[in-house]
Amino acid sequence: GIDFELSAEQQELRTNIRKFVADEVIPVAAEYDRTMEYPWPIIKKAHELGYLIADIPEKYGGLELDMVSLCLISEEVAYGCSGIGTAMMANDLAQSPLILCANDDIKKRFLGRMVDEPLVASYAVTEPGAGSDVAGIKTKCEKKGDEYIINGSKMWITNAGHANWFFVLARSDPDPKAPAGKAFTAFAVEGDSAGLIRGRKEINMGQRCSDTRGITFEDVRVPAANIVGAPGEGFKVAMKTFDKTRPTVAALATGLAYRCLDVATQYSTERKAFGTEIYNHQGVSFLLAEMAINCELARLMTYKSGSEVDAGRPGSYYASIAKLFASEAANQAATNAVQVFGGAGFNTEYPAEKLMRDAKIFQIYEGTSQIQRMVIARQLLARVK
Ligand code: CO8
Ligand code: FAD
Repeated sequence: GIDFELSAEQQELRTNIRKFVADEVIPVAAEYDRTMEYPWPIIKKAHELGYLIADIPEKYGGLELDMVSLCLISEEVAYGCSGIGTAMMANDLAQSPLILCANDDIKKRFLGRMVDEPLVASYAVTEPGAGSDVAGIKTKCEKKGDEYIINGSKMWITNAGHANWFFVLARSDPDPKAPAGKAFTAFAVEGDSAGLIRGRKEINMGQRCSDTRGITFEDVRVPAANIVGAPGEGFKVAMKTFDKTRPTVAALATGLAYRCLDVATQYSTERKAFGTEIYNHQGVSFLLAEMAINCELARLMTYKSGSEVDAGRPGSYYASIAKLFASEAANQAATNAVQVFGGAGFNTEYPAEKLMRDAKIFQIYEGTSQIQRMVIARQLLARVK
């Protein structure tokens, strides 16, 4: 049969992280949103408690937790603040291509330090001219002796202002006809490399304490020993990564959706209109019921997509379904939460407007909702071919 129960270890993890979120994240979330400061104190505490190294293999000092556990961490932190959740989980995104595809030497050098110190890293693929179309990126690398010289620019890179190192995708074959699967090379690049210039912090609609920036590479020299995977295979490294990280992004969206449901349900039992709590008006309680349905389904699909990765099966199909559904659920839940709060929903003194601003990005980053549909549709086609 199917077991829908979390293991004893997963339940304990969830209990602990819920306490961390209640004590450390929820009380400060609104203030971080207002100041847009990077949440270093929380990052440090999360590192101390092991949440930032949960994905790193034990061999390199991490906890090597299963994917459902990573989703639990992601979901619970986003319940408290998805901006802080994004800052934290961007580490998993940067580390994942190394965990999946790098050699032992790179893993020791780049993952080992993440265990030793509370550092953050970035995954730098998107560019000013290409986001959805990864094969359209223009940053290039040229081999010179036992080094590569990287030139170009990246855009919208999470954690870029603070990253100790970057996962970087660059074009290694200048022939525009070269197939994507052979034309790109991926690197782990030191943050203090000469010629790596970090842009200003972008002011975004939501998740405002998360750090998003452009980066420029001007003749940045990277040792060939820092290639992640094989030369020429960087595109596939970048894609395999999404199969593992989209479930955790779905989990962030699920956490936000549940927060919307909880704050809206609570408010609806307190606010009165026409002589009764608004919950007693079916027009309100049905909104909440719709939110609950989507929250439950988003969570189920998220854990399923994580379990598929743990089972070692090709993950794109379920990862995209989970990422798409949870993102839509988060946006529906946030819009409904604002509606249930009425005028207070539109006001910064109440939680709903932040949730709505924070929710939108889930339909955009780690592949837009259109791109998830493309991935799902291509998998369907592959089955009948
Ligand atoms: N695994 C392995 N190989 C793959 C995969 C995969 N999942 N997908 C494709 N490939 C291979 C193909 O098999 C093919 O290889 P071959 O030629 O040998 O058959 C090769 O790669 C090329 O594949 P495609 O022809 O499918 O490539 P396309 O150019 O058509 O592009 C996509 C495919 C799916 C549209 C791709 O461009 C894509 O995923 N786009 C979306 C980009 C995206 O998601 N960007 C996100 C950036 S990161 C981010 O936003 C982080 C946000 C912060 C989050 C922080 C919290 C975690
Ligand atoms: P475009 O690709 O230009 O798309 C514009 C619109 O066209 C979208 O609606 C898209 O869905 C649609 N579209 C494009 N192609 C198609 C198609 N074939 N069919 C149908 N519709 C299509 N990137 C990183 O590499 N690392 C990060 O850490 C990172 N963090 C981010 C954080 C934030 C806050 C933001 C805003 C972005 C971040 N990104 C990051 C970039 C993000 O992944 C891209 O913005 C996203 O993939 C979309 O790319 P784009 O912005 O270039 O939009």
